Amino acid sequence: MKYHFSYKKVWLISLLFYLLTGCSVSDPPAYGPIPTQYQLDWQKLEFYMFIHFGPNTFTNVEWGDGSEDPKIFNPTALDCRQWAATAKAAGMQAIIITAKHHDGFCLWPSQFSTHTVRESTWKDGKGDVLKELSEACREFGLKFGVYISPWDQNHPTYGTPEYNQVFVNTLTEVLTNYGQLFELWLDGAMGEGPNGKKQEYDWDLFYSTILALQPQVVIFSDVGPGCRWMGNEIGVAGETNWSTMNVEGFSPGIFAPAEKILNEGEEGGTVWVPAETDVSIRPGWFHSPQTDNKVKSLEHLVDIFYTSVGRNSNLLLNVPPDSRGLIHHNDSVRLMELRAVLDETFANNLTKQAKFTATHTRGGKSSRYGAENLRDGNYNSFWTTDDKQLSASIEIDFGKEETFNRLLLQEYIPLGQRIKSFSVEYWDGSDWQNIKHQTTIGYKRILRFQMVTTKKLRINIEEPLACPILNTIEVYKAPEIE
Ligand code: FUL
Repeated sequence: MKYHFSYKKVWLISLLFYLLTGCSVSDPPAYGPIPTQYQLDWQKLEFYMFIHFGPNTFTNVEWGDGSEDPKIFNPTALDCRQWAATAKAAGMQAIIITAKHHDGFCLWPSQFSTHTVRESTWKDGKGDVLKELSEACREFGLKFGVYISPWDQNHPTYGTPEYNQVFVNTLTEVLTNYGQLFELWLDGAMGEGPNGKKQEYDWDLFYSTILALQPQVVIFSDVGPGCRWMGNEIGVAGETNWSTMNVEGFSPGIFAPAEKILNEGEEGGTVWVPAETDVSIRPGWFHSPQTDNKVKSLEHLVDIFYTSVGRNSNLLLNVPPDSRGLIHHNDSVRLMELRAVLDETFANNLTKQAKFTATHTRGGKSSRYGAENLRDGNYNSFWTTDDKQLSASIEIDFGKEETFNRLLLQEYIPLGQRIKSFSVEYWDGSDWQNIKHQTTIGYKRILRFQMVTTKKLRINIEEPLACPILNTIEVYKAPEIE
């Protein structure tokens, strides 16, 4: 038999192919505020180390008042490579250090202060902690960030308009001499200065100075603009956690939004300011010999991981070096235990070989937005529905019985955060049984539940703000450590 390819036939075949493959369909439009590329890169860091170090390490207090003799700063064995090696081995991706805490002491020889490492005993005043730590971070492939307290109890200009310029100069030094920073932490705690006066901060000037020097820096404060304080220091982000919030009329410190809002973000908020959870591995932020035996338990740290990274927040875990300038072995051992549990938990994703189907798929089942994208490990391939199709379910068929107690979901946030509630069910052989009903997902959501043995799992997304877009669904069996 002979085939005759007329123009008409070719045209029909092309049309059919076009409709079947869904080539005509494009990505959904972004919904609401979306992250910048820098915020997205920042979010993917997930877990990093906070270092509180300075005169308080030597005076055994949490808040020095700036009158400390700088000579007391004298670590006997300071080794920033040990800090970086510890962070790396713990699976952290960055380190943020208190370059200047509320006492005003600068861990680098600032030209704009007389209360610095230069005036200390350490290395005869020739040392520079920021230089040593930034180099160690580079060596170990970690990002480097800096905490700077605007509140300064030592500087003589504090409480006058002149201080704003001093602070800008201080920021400029830090942002020009130590390579690229990934985050700059502006602490919201504020009190009175040495002259009893309160400072009127020029936040806009601070932000514009920082971003003009290093546009990629994610600025942390109570209200961003890069990321926001999560509202408490115990490591518990909101079960509902939007990366969006309204910041109009607010500023860091006493004019910040209510802690509940910081904790949960705001549905429909006008800016993208994702949450960061800062919490200490010990009772205090600075090292104290009295807390050497009070390092948080493994169970507590694992819990914090789930209530931060597992709830759409990055985790900034404080591990304060002691007066030798070293991370104490009690903290290191605990960090390695934590790493071991996380590695064991997330080693074997049970959805890798599973079959994914969805009740709705943008452009039809065989389009490039199919549910199989949820297990391909590619951040930029996702499942989504047609613009008008809001609710939808995804079924995961393992093909055989699997036992698990963790579910990890990721929304494709480059197109906005959309999901406000969802439920998870398993198939008991004759019916669907409820596992969890939850609210937001965001960049990453990890649910913990009682061990379930089943062949099938179903996720129902209920009335999102716009068509749902998910890029990852993973299932794990975590070791029981409690
Ligand atoms: C707070 C500070 O007052 C604490 O000392 C600590 O630095 C914590 C991370 O932020 O606002």
